[in-house]
Amino acid sequence: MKARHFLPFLLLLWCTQVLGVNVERMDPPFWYTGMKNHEVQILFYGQGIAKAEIGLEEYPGVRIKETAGVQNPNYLFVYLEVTEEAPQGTLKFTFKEGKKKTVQTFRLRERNAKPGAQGFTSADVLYLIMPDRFANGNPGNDVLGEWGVNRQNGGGHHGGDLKGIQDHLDYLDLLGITAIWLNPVQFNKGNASHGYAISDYYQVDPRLGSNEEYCAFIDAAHGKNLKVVMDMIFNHCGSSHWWMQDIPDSNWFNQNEVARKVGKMASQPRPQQGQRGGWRRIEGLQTTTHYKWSLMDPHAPQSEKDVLVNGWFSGGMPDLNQKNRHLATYLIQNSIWWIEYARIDGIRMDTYPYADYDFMVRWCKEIEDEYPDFNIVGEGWYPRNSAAGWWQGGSALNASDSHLKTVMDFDLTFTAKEEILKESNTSEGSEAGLFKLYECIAQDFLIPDPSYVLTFLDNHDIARFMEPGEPAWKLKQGLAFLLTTRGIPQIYYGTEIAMGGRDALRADFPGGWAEDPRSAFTPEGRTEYENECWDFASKLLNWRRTSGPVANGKLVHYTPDNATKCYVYARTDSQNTVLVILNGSDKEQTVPMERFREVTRNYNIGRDAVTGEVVDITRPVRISPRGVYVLDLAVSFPEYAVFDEGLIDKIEAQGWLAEILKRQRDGLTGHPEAMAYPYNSVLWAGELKRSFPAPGPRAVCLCRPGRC
Ligand SMILES: [Ca+2]
Ligand SMILES: [Ca+2]
Repeated sequence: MKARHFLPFLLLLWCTQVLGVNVERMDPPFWYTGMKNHEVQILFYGQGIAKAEIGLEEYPGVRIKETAGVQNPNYLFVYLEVTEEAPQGTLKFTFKEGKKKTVQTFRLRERNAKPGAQGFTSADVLYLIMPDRFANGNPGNDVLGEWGVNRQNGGGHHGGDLKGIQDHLDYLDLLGITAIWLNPVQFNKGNASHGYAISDYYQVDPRLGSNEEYCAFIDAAHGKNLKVVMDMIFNHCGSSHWWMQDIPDSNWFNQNEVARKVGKMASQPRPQQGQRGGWRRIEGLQTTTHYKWSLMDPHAPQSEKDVLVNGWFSGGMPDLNQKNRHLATYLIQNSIWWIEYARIDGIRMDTYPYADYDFMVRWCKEIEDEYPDFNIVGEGWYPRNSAAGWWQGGSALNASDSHLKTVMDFDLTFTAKEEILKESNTSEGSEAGLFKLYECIAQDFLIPDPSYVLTFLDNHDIARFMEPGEPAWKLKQGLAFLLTTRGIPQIYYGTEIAMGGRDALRADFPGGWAEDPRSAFTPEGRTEYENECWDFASKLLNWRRTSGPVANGKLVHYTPDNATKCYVYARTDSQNTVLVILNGSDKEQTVPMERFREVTRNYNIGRDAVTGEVVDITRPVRISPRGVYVLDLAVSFPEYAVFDEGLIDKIEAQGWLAEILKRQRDGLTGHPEAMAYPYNSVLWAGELKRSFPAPGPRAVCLCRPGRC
């Protein structure tokens, strides 16, 4: 060795001898006591760390179960057992190398007492925001290193952030949504603004805010009864992920050698990497075919199954191999850490079918074990709902239970976008319009629990539901359907003001930036057309918050017929019924109501949720061209109630109703309490509701006191 090479070598040796191990990174940064799962993995990263002898100073309830090195000596995975006895406090790890000893502390915190991990259900409406594109609440965080903002660049950063969203929580509350789903907030080094190229799983992108600001945003949302859903991606990370510069293991990635090349490229100055298509030209890279059907296709060759899961999304998206046990645990813990730390209520998992199936099962189960109310929605982009049925946990179609609670209904999305403008047609071979929506829903026999299906008109990946210049009725029908059919509805930001067309897919929300000429956050800043759409959306959303039948009720829908071109369905719970009528034609229609008696029962009026109009449903209902009715059904008895004699006998046979009935009857003779009972509580209480006939000719009159 020549002297000029020998000197630095000696220096390095000296440093190592004197300073010992330098822990450059520790994931997770801290953990919690009192978790159901007692095992905790800690990734320690530092030069040559695996060669050090690791110890843990005595700590009650905590011991090292296992230390595991991997191919790369700069990584050490330590598995702890943290039992119920472990108090909050600081663990002290020692790394010994010869005579040198390094101490690394690790905090054990008490469980987070803040509300959270609530899950989301069909009683919720999710509002999806691209955080970079909604509102810029802090121009001070816009620039990151060499990366600035350019609002003309569709792919780059525009400056939107968590503060901007937090500043508009009142707007979201007024609109009437109940949960916010943000595209990934995790750090994406570089200029990609979509969030799906994560460079650090434990850090919020500083352009959106700090980890603390993310927690503050969630606290503020919870303060307004708004839940927060976090977006995650375990199929791939970004090419700028910190571990790309020193890959942990020989099988950390699918196509690990390609990952090494990509890591090298990512460290090059900007012009040499990431140019459009540039990543695809990486030698030896096998990209995924996106043949997602091969997972469940009984006829699929193994080669297609393999390439779907092991192929990369693109050269800029190194494909993680979740079969590596250390990586698998790392990712699962990351989810649990965010739930506990930030108190998120749900997770939306990206590119679900592209990751290792067995790993995703384990991930769902471990989260469910720790947080039973939590909800996860997996993105499975399939144009047919049979796939959603296969993916949902408990499916009879799938030999292996996925444990995935919520699936996405892309079928409905594409159908709504394609069909709502067309005239409804039931004729065989010419089916179109609302009939196609009916057909989607009719196939729910494939889905174990259709109430846990995410429904949406659009999102950040697919075209917006509206196109510029399209009539407001299209949005009204789309939203009315979305918000009243089964499932968990999701609205994409800006759809409430009919943001439409290709340019609007990831456009900035008008008014989110101080320099914007107008603010669509206020009625004054919206056009007449936008206000018409917004008012409709807001009325319906706010009504939905209080509607039991739509939140949790049973759905009964009628095949749209060619006579009326209308799609009619009901949502019913033990108390109430909502009747929806959508006119799928450009003509006014008169809809005979006898056909719907099974759901309208003894109700005689419906009050429209948006306009308040009262509709007499004992007669054929007239509905305007492309009109919508969302009717809260009620019984209107301004003067008296009429019961069939046989019905009275039936009710009397039920002992639990006898007293109420008696008092109702006493009303005939002026009993003062007789009418204190709401009519519906008698008529629709319990199981009897299904067998009630319509009032017949032989009726008994039960009048309000003094009215008979
Ligand atoms: Ca900003
Ligand atoms: Ca994959």
